[in-house]
This record gives sequence, structure tokens and C-alpha cells, in this order.
Amino acid sequence: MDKICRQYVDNFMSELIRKNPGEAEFHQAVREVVESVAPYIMQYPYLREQKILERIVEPERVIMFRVPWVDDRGEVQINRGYRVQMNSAIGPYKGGIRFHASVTLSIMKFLAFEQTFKNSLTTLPMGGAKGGSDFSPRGKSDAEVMRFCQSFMTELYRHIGQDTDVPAGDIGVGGREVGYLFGQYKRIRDEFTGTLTGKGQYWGGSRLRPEATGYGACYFAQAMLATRGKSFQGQTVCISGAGNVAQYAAQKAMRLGAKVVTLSDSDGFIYDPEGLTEDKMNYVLELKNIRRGRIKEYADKYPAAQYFPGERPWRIPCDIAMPCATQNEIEKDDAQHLIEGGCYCVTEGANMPSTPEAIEIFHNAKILYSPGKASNAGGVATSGLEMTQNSIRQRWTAEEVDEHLHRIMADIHQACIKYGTEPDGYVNYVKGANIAGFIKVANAMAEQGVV
Ligand code: NDP
Ligand code: 2IT
Repeated sequence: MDKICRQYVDNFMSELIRKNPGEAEFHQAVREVVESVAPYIMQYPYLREQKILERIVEPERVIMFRVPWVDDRGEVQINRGYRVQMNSAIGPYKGGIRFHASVTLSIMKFLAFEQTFKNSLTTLPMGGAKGGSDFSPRGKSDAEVMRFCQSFMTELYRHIGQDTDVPAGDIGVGGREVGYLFGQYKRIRDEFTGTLTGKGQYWGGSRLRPEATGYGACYFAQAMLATRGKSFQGQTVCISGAGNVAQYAAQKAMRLGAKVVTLSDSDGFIYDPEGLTEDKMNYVLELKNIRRGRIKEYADKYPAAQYFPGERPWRIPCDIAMPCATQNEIEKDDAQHLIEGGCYCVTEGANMPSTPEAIEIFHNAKILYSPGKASNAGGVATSGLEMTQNSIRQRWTAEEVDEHLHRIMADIHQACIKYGTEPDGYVNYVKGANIAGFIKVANAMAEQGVV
């Protein structure tokens, strides 16, 4: 980056940090995008004159609200609810809802910001948003989760709608929570519309939406691997997380011929040197989605596997790593371990799982590295397909949805190549994804005037 560009980025970031103090995750997500797009902005003065970057980092609207509910012991509980409506330049606000104890305004803003560029990359007309609460479903009964979801929606309903803002799942929000949220929305509004995605298979949900993020990440990885004449066949894969994204990334990688040797949760990870099988995968789906158990139990069930409490899987040697748990779960040392263990491809299923220091290590080692906003876009893309199916009151087959998903992931990969190829031929997928995602939103904003 030249001196003028560097100065521009530094000034921009000091002003952003001054205006949004203490929001470390938001600063991190913005810095990455601004560093990628600054050279592009320098070439087009109208983008600077229109203050597109200054506008794009300012949410169009932030909603924060009280979520009171009563637990099973009759005690009153109070959580905080959020919806950050970041950008609606290319379509209605769209993005997931996260229920996790760690949720803060900074995390909501970083996710809504990332979502804006990710949704632009999908080629579908969707703006960017994110919502959630510091409520943790862990250890709560179904009845408690239902009462919480009903209370959350009793405020959120007035801010969303099929042409306004369409929420979906994220960490802590899966089929069960979307069901309770949708039920309450429909009850208050007295209308059956596609206002949430990730709905149940018998009431408007798209086929393959549960699988889409994990499958899409594998399709993206396939495209990256193909650039080096490789595939998943015979490769050893380390995956973190054991939730929605991790489960279906593992299933698809395995079906594509890879040996998946790790899964994790916030308490630790399991290492199965023999690799996952369809039977073991079915056990994991039942353990996590029905019994809501911990990944530790895998090692009790399959003695060849070992459980490592309090650790992340990145020191296990592998060819391909797929972080599918949460933000900043690959730090500098983890990245170093991955490279030393022979890893040559990192495909992010989670949002911002690698720290900037880790990304620098991947780039310096010239390995294949894709940021979440490119490789996990299959989830929201399939949400977009669910919106289309709801609008035309039709339901596509799994094959039709899978075909769309394949095409979308291939298009995103192509866009990354177009904008991210360096003079030496190395593809910087971060740069490619950020510039490709930015151009569409920036031009839409410029064309729509100062709003
Ligand atoms: P789930 O809630 O289904 O699973 C999350 C998994 O990550 C769990 O195994 C969980 O363990 C673990 N995890 C969560 N927080 C932490 C933490 N702070 N430290 C360590 N482990 C943690 O969520 P998803 O699978 O849906 O989401 C995973 C990631 O993928 C997130 O970054 C999300 O934003 C992203 N994503 C999700 C999409 C979707 O369609 N669902 C689409 C695109 C991205 P534990 O049970 O112990 O909490
Ligand atoms: O981060 C994400 O892209 C999601 N959690 C999915 C959002 C969606 O609207 O399907």
C-alpha cells in the first residue's frame, strides 16, 4: 500500500475508533475492509466525494431493547436484545440472530458490517443486518427458550418484515429457535410470510438451508483447491465447532473423500485419528441437535478418539482447516501451528475466525485462505433462495437448491479471483472478496443519493 493510501486508512480508522470507542470486533472488521478497498477508492474520486466509506460504516439503524422473561423457577430474567440494520442499498436487511452470553453491540455491528459485503457477494438482492441477545440457550429448558424467543419477538416484530428485514439463525439460533420466533411473529402480525428464513421443512423452509453454510464452504474450498490441482480426496481436515456449520462442513468434506479428524465446542476438542464416518456423523447430529450434549461425549462413545479439554484443534497436523465455531478462534500461534503441521488451505465457515495476525501468517505462507464473508456465504444465499420460494409460493427440490448453491459459490470464487489476484499470481481472497462485495453496495449507494 502506498503512503497516501496508508495515511487515508490511518485517518479513517482513528476517526472510526473515536466515534465507536471500545468496539474492538467492529474496528477489526472495518479495518480489514478499509485496507482492501482504499486503493480502489483512490481511483474513483466520486466514492470519496460521496463519503461512501464514511456512510457504509454507520448503521442505518440500531435497535436495542429489553427482553424480560420468567425462568422455570419463576424468577424474572432480563436480557438485552439487538438488531443492527446496517445497509439496505441493494435489498431488504438480511442476516442472522445470535443468542450467546458473549453478545455485545460491538459483535452485532461487526457481524452486520460483514453481512453487508457477504450478501452483496451472493449475487442476490439482500442488504446487511444482524441481531441477537446475550441470552444463552445452553442449559435452558425448551420452555425457557420458547418464553425467551416470544419475549424477544414481541419487540422485534415491529422492525422486521418480508420486504423490510428478514432475520435467520446464527450461533445459538437453530431450527428450534426460528420456530418459536416465527410462531410469535405470525401470532402478533396475523400473517404467514417469509419474514424469517431457516424455517421448518413443512412450513416454508427451503430444502438444504440447514446444510447450506457447511456445504457451501466445502464447495468454495473445492474451487480454491482446484486452482492448485487438488481436491478433498484423501486430505486430512481439522474442523472446529460442532454446531450447524461444523456438522455439515464435516459431512460434505467426508463425502468428498476427506478424513475429518476434529470437532470442538467451547469446552474443548475431540481428535479422531480414524476420521469421521456416516455412522459417527449421525451420532454427532443426534448428540448436538436432539440431546443437546457436549462434544466430549464423542470420545466416550468412540474410544479411538481423544478429548482435549480447554484446547482448540489447530495443533493437529492437517491439510485443510475449516474454522466453524466463532470469531478470533485462530490466533497467531494457532496459525503458526497449522502451517508447521502442513496445512495449505484454510476455509472459514465461521465469521472472522482468524485474527489479523493469523491472516498475515497465512498470506506470507502463500497458502489458500478464504475469509468467511466469501466461503460461508452459502448459508445466507440459501436464505435468499428461501425468500424467493416463499414469494412465489413454491418449493424447490434439494437438487435445484444445490445447483443454485454450487453456482453461487463458484461465482463468489470467480469474483475473488477477479479482484484478488496479485501481480505474482497469488490470490488474496480477502482483498478479492472485500472489493467485489464493496463495489456493488458502493455504487448502489452513490446512485441512490445521500440517504
Ligand atoms: P451453532 O450455535 O450451531 O454452533 C456454534 C459452535 O461453535 C458450537 O459448537 C459452540 O460450542 C461453538 N462456539 C460458540 N461460541 C464459541 C466460543 N466463544 N468459543 C468456542 N466455541 C464456541 O452456530 P453456527 O454453527 O450456526 O455458527 C458457527 C459460526 O458460523 C459462527 O461464527 C456464525 O456466525 C457463522 N455462520 C453461521 C451461519 C449459519 O447459517 N448458521 C452462516 C454463516 C456463518 P458451545 O456449544 O460450547 O457454545
Ligand atoms: O452469518 C450469516 O451469514 C448467517 N448467520 C446466516 C444469515 C441468514 O440470513 O441466513
